[in-house]
Amino acid sequence: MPQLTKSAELLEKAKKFIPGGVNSPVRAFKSVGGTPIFMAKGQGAYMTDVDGNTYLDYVGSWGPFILGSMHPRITAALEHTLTKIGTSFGTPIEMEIEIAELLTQIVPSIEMVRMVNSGTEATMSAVRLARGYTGRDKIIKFEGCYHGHGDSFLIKAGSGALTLGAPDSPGVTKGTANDTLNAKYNNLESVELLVKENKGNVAAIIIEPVAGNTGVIPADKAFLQGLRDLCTREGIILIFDEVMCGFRVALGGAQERYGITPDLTTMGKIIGGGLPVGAFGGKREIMEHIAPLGDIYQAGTLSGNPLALTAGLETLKILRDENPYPELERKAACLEEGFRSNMEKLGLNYVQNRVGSMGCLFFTETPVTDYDTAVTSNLEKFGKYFHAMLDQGIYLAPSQFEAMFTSAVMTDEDLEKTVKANFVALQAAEK
Ligand code: KE4
Repeated sequence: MPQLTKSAELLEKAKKFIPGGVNSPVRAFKSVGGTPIFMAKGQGAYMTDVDGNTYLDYVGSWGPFILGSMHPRITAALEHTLTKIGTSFGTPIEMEIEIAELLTQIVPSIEMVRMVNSGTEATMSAVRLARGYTGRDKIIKFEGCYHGHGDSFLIKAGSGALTLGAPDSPGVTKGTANDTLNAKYNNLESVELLVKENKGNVAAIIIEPVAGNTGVIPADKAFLQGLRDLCTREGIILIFDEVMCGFRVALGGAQERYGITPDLTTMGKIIGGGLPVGAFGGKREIMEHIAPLGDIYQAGTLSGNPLALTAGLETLKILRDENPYPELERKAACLEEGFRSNMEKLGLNYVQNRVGSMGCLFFTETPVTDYDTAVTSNLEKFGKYFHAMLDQGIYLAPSQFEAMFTSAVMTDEDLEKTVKANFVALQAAEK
């Protein structure tokens, strides 16, 4: 059990000035209990907390750290920008062209792109663009998927909203909620029915092509192809929200892995390499409607910020040039096999879902293919498992409805340590 004296003290002080003592709800340990841990340093695959405890990090800043934290090339690039270029201008800079061009080369569907500062900004902007372009009001999302905290998305949302039991947030107006329709993941009929009931009034279907906010749920390829065909037939904009799975499950994201082309893609996390960056992009004929070229407004004081773009650019170049994906696949598969073997020894049969280096161990024996099956997980068991892993120096997301991210800097020794800890933690979860 890590000694958490300083974290506990800091939490009490933080609660005086910050709601719940955290700047994002999922960090609060609310669904697993215990004290959120204040970290003091990150290095590679590890984090050290304010009490000096060190953890192998499977959260990776909630996805960005596919290359681990403080990667030497990224740190050096940031130092150069910080000392030789500047931190912000509020003017165009050449780096913006570089990352935009790189994204059109990496992500199959992107012809034009706008940089923003978070995944939420990206998804909010993409939905506004789809509504403005089509002149339609409704959007279809999927139960359990999370697209940031924009009003239109906080209806049966995943991630922190689901974790805290507030999938429909107060403060979202009835008018807004009425324009958001929820379908069932991996269930094309549920989408077709909504489209039929709202004929000619659905602007967009937005989906996580690999769901990572209900735990990890892969979409069936046929389901995604069905969405693509339906959107083409009905003139609906298909938005792939690749904020989490983008650059994670393949360099070109889920759309490369599955070979399905969306009309718009939203991005975040890895694209900022740990600094605040988001982006949305897609077909030129759609993107050209964004101000100042078009009349659909979207803006941001720090969009295209040199520091943030430096980290994102360096990250994307390393991913493109070093191709860590085969090794990431091997490492994540090694964990999955180790966990499976442990469960066999213990007579357990819990479900594991994984796509590339994002995976999830669900405390249910029901195959998890959508929200309804994800919520059959035993949250009490997950909480015990989470803390037993933490006690052994393995830092997982403090929620059953999040992803476990394997990073390229994890060694085979790290993986062996994790599999050993999993065996102990599975036993603890059953007590
Ligand atoms: P941000 O606004 O948090 O940068 O991105 C929102 C977002 C959009 N789309 C997807 C698919 C996402 O996963 C996210 C954010 N993911 C959560 C983790 N599940 C962020 C963690 C948090 O809320 O602190």
